[in-house]
Parts: sequence; structure tokens; C-alpha cells
Amino acid sequence: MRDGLIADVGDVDVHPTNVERTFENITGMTRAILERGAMPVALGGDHSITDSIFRAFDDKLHVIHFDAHTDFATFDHDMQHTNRHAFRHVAALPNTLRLTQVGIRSLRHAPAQIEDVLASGNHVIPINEFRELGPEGIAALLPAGPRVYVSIDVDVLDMSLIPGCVSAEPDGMMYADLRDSLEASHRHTPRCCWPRLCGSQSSYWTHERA
Ligand SMILES: [Mn+2]
Repeated sequence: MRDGLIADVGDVDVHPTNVERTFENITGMTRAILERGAMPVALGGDHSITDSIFRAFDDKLHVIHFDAHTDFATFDHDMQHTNRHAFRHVAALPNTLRLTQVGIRSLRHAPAQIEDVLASGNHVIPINEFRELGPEGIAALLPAGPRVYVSIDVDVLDMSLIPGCVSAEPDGMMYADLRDSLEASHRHTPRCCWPRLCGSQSSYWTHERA
């Protein structure tokens, strides 16, 4: 965008009966884009693909994640790669510095699920705390040095704004809350961010503006 150029590189090849190969393709395409010096923006899928994108990055990254849900599920019943698992994988990667999860409010979350994220050294900002901090307060949580990978699930927005989203929850952000949080984050850190949007969910990540 700095050079006024946006290129659509098309879809990652999906192998419906081979999830691992599909994930490898996601990592490979993201890496290829990074090697060209471009800022990748991924659209589509859900949070099951986020860690496959993240694995393409070598830099140390802080992660800010806007969502109604932590997507930090434990690995039970041999399930490790659903859209509820992405941030358990991301948090365990060696280049992840810390997660900051914003807008968390799911009626389906047990307290233990939030405590699990906190016990891993990460940060959870429930929706009521977001309202106290505001967009500038959220931006101030970002470290000034490292790049920041920004991941957005559209269900961080209030369910009245996302009628097609199966995971929608009440009491969410308004559009301007999210927009202003992203804008403030971009202003706050010199290494800032652009989106990945996935079906009902999306992610965002950083780009060095200098
Ligand atoms: Mn969600």
C-alpha cells in the first residue's frame, strides 16, 4: 500500500480430505509473499488457519486478537486444529512474545478458560474493560518495539452487526470501536498492521511503515 500497489494472489489450494497439506499450503503461500517483501493480507477461512499463517513469520511478534472468544481451547478428544485452537498454537510458537485478547465476552466461556490464557502469561481484555480503556488504551498496551500481528474475528462486533456469523454474541463492539482501536494501534506503534479476513472471522497483522 505504501507504493500504491495491491496484488490479489488468489486462493490457497485447499485439499478437503487432507487438512495438514492445506495448512502447509497456507504457510507456504504466506512465506512466499513475505519473501517478496510484501505485506500479506489473508481473507477467508476461520481461526483454524491462523497458526498456519503465523508459522510463516520469523520475526518476534506481539499478537493482538479481537474476538468474543479466546480460541485457546485445550486439545481434547484428539482435536487440535479447530477454529477454537489457533491461539494455543500461536502462543506456543517461539517467535510469539505475548497475546493480548480484546473484546472477550462469550456466554459460553467458563472462567477456567480465561484463567488458562492468563496463566500462560497472556493478557485478556474483556469487553467491559475495553469500554474503560477505549481505543487509545488498547493501543497503549502494544509494545513499541516488535511487530504486532493483529487478528480479528468479526464476532468481536455486536451480533446485531454480523447477522451471518454463526458464532455471534451479544454486547460486542460497535464498528467504530474496532475501527478506532485499529487506527490508534497503527498510530501507536511504528510497526503496524493490516488485516486478514476469514469468512466469519479475520486477522490483521503488522507492517513496517518506515
Ligand atoms: Mn469468535
